This record gives sequence, structure tokens and C-alpha cells, in this order.
Amino acid sequence: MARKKRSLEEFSADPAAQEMLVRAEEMGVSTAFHRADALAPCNIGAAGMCCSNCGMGPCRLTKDGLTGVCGATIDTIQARNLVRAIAVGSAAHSDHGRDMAFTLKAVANGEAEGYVIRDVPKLRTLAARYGIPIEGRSPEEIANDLADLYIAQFGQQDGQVVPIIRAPEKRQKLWKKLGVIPRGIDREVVEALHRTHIGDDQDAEHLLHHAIRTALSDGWGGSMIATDVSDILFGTPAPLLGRANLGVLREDMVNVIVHGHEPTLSEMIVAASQDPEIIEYARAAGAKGVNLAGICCTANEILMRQGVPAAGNFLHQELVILTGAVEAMVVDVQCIMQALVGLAQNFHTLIITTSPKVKIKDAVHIEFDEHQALTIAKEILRRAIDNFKNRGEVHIPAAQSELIPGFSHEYINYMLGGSYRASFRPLNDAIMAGRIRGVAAIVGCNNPRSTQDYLHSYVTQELLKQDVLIVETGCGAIATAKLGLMLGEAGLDQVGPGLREICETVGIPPVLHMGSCVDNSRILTVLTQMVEEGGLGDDIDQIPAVGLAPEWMSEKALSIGAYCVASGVYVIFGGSSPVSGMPDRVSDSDLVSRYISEGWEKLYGGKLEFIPDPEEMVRKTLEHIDKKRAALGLPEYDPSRFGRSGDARILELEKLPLPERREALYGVPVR
Ligand code: NFS
Repeated sequence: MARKKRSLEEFSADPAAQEMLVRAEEMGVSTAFHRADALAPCNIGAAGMCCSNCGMGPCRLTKDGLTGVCGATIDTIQARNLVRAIAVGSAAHSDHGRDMAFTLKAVANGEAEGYVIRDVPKLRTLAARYGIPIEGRSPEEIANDLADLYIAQFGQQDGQVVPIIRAPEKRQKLWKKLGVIPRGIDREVVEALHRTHIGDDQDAEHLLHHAIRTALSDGWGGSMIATDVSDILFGTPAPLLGRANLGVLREDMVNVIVHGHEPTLSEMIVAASQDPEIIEYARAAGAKGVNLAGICCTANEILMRQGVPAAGNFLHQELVILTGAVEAMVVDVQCIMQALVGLAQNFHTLIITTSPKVKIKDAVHIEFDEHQALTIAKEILRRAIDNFKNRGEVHIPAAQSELIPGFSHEYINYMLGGSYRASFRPLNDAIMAGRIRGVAAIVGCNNPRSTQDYLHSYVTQELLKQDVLIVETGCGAIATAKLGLMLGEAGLDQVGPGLREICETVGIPPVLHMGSCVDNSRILTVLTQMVEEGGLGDDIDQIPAVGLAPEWMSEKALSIGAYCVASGVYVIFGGSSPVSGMPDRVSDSDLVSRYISEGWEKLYGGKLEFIPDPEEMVRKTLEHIDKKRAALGLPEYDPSRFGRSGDARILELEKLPLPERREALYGVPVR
């Protein structure tokens, strides 16, 4: 049965996206939005009730009492599917971390053209934490040892992956007691695949136990390594001014979009685009220069560090091509739609794949090698510049918003306490006093099955009104950036009174952009530092904090969700649950859903729930935050106590006639 076609407003909450979707329809080309309408998801697979792990199936368990041909129950099948998805997500993030570690090794040995070690203090701090000698040694010597240590984490067979020591002590002890500390990153992913082969692990709870271990090898393993090394090589982010949305494209310049995830290539393309030789080459082609912009997490990586604008999030990847203004889209790994190649054939845009791991049929492949990074980056840019003359009609939406990204945990620490007493004390104090009710991390993808950016925006705006400080990463962060909520005062009229006071005093936006999806590891570090600062309990599960992925779609998001749960966080996903079952047809299909919520909460203090309704997401977030506040013995949240200091107070006073203003200021009538 054909599904109802959605309106432009139902496709996306972003007017720039709506504008490009009109163009797509006028041209008669399809996008993910249209394909999602045309292709109904399989309700049996979507509910986690289909097993295709062997050649006897696929077995679809749609009636009470049915099992697979091998006898696998609905619980086993749902748990196996979830473990596999988490393993894939963990593999993707971690393989990214592995490549970063190899790049660090190459840089340390002078074998990587164009790269340098930018953050020596971070290198030294991390190395010292792992017991690598730092005194009297060059950054390269230290980096070589750290790279070796990190590379070893992937193939390690026993013991524990080293970043685990950066979790709160109590949490480490809990993980040890429960037997979920990852031994080696690759080992956990391989074991997840082994256990889910036909005829292996067939006890749902036992399978899900390994899901946690596999996810932890991502969050406190591969992702943390990826973030660490990116900071060491490209600089630890600090606030700067950026821009987001399709309006960042330039009609008078060669537009090159970098899309994917790893900063190794994109950072070098940024460097090459500023090279006088390349600028001259672009001028000779009739353009004013090369304009770079990012999509997905590559956007976040170079936005956070270099201020390179973000053209958009996941669902903008096709829309940016529809502008007709993109000479080349350079992609590496993850979240890259195959549809880009066919779509680009309607324009002059070159799709250039660069990773030895990712080719797309009919795309141009220029393989990236960090040993000759700058040379390859320049070659890619020359191809883009040569293509400028082929540009046809251009349609660039005007929409763009400014934002202040760059909130690494190091910077948050510094901004709260200053250089000499960097500390999380003011943040903890603000939560304890109730000025900040709690913290929410809103992360993850866009999903064309829901309205692009709507769920992110709704949840973000509603929680801000309730004095919840928000940190964001990934495509969710770009959604909020497009909305203008990541720019100091710009969003402050929309936030609660206590949070507003904090933002004005510290000088921060109410939503902090913390980077790409591997940078969710920064959020783990922030939570740990909040625990170590004192006053909010002695483990992450006691902090009034919630994680949300309102528009999730990728397996990486499931891995992030699971490692956050294991770290003690209540995690809410929007959209549909991959383990929902079909309660109207199979009455006992909710064991896995209950286990990852109530079962995991008993073990880890965190739980994973899928809640499609945004109002319910907000309600449950606040309920959880208030429950944690009460458990800590903190005062009940009461917004009426705040909001009468700082800028708000001054603005209020300015409205009064002078005598009353004086009286309000000095407390006595002044004539
Ligand atoms: Ni995260 Fe980043 Fe975006 Fe989702 Fe894809 S880009 S790694 S998976 S879609 S947030």
C-alpha cells in the first residue's frame, strides 16, 4: 500500500531544507526524505523479531510460541540483533580510533607529511596518566609511546583497556565485579559476532551482558582514543565563532564539502585550501578561492577546531548537492549515502571517495594516505577547482546561523575556574543550589522517518526552559546550531531563570557544542570530573543527568547508548525501538525491552528506553533529574528563587524611574 506523502514541514523543520526539497521535487529527483515515504519499513524487522543469522531463515516470529527453525526464541533473536548492532557501532568508532593512533605513530616518527603535534600539554598529561615517562623527553618520543600503547589496545587479549582507569573508581569496581571491563577492543567485537552466530549464546541476558562489554570498548576505548589523538594532533577545541546551514556556501568560490568522520584528511584539506598556490589556482579558474564546509561529524571536527562552517547534518548531505554549487564532495567513512553518486549526476558535483575502506560505485576514488596527506589534499582541491567551469544553475538558500562551538572538557574546566584553579566546582555548586536543575546530553543523528531536526529542537528548547544545561554532539549539535541556540545571548531569552544567570555569569551559551560522536567520550570525562569534584555523589549514576538521542538511526548511536547506560546514565532514544516486539501479536516479546531498562538499571544505575513521544521524553528526563536531586538530598527545583541577579536584574532596574531604581539598589528610600 502506498504511504501518504508528507508535506515539506513534515519532512524537515529547517526552512533551508524545505527550500531544497522544493527544488528536488521540481527537478523530479529523489532524496532520503522521499525514499522514506516510498519505502515502508518492515514492521517485523523493525521490532527485532526477524532472525537472518543463518541460511535456514530468515525466521519471522510473528505469533505467540513461534521459534526460529533452530528453536531460537523471540528473546534470543532480539538480544542477538541488538548485540550485533552494538558491535557494528563499536567497530566503526573504534576503527576510527585505531586509524588516529596509527597517524599519531607516523607523526611521531616524522613519516606523516604536513602533520604536527599541536597539543603537547594534552599529550604529556595523558601519557603521564598511563605511566609513560615524560620528563626530559621530546613530544615525538612521548607520542611514539602513547601511539604504541593505544595501538596495543585493539589487539590486546587480556587484562583491561587502559582508558578504563579514567572512569570514577567506584564505577571501575562495579564493572570489575560484573565482569564487563573490555579486555581488548577487537576481542569484544569479535566475541559479539561469535556469540551471535547460529547455535551459540542463546540466553538473552547473557548476550546483553556482552553488549555492555562491547559498548564499553567503544566509549572507554576506541572513541576515547579517537578524541585524545585528534586533540593531540589537531588541537584541543576552545570556543570560536562558527556558522551553520546551507547558506555558508558561496556563489563566487569553489565549494568543497567534506563529509564523513575522520579529521585526518579534512584537517589537511583545510590547510591545503589556505595554501597560496591553491588560492591562485582557484583565481585562475575564475573563483575567489576555495570555500570549505562540512557535513556530519567531519563538519563537527573542523568546526570545533578551525571554525570551518558546517553546511549541515546527516539529512543535509543530499540537499547540499541540490544547490548546484558544490564542485566536489569529499567523503571518508560512515554515514555517507550511496544515493549521493546518482544525485550528483544531475549536477556537475564530483563525489570523491578517499578511504581504502570505502568505495562507492561510480564515484571518483582518490585514496588518502597520511604519509602524503598534503599532496593528496591539494590534488583533490585541484580536481574541484577544475570542475568550477562546469557549474550550472545555482540555488543557495540564504539560511545560516552563527554559533560558538569548541567546548572540550578541558575548556569547560578552564572557563569555570580560570587558569590557576580550573575546576568543575562552580558547575557542581550551581546544580547543588538548583540554579541548574540538571544536565542533559542531546546527541545523535537525523532520521528521515521523523521530521528532520524537530525532535532535537523540541527537546532542547523544552529542557532549557526548565533550567537544564545541555551539552550536544554529532548531528544533534548541528540541528541546534542551525536554530541559533549555540550563540551566547541569542538563546538566553528562551532559557530558565537559574540557567540564564549561570550563562550570563560564565559567558557561555545554554547549549554547549562538544564535538563529533566519538567526542561523546568528552561527556564521560565531564561526568567523571563532576563526580571527582564532590557534592554530587561518588559515581556517575548519582548525577542528575540524562542522555537523549531523539532522532537516532545508526548502529553507532546504539553503542553510545549502551556505554552511557553502563556508565550509569539514563538514556532515552526517540523514534522506534529495535527490540519493541509486537505486543498485539506476540505477548511475551518484551523481555529484552524490560531488561535493558529495569534490568540494566539494577546493575548499572543507568537504563535504556525508547520513547517516541517528545513530550514524554521531556517529562521523563525531568522526572529522572528530580529523582536524582532528591536522592542526593539537594533542594527541590524551584525556578522562582532565581533569575533576579545578573543581566536580568539590571534590565529590570533600568525600567524603573530613578528614585525607585535607587531604592531597589540601596534598600532605603532615596529622595
Ligand atoms: Ni553520529 Fe556522526 Fe550524524 Fe548519526 Fe552519522 S554523522 S557519528 S551516526 S548521522 S550523529
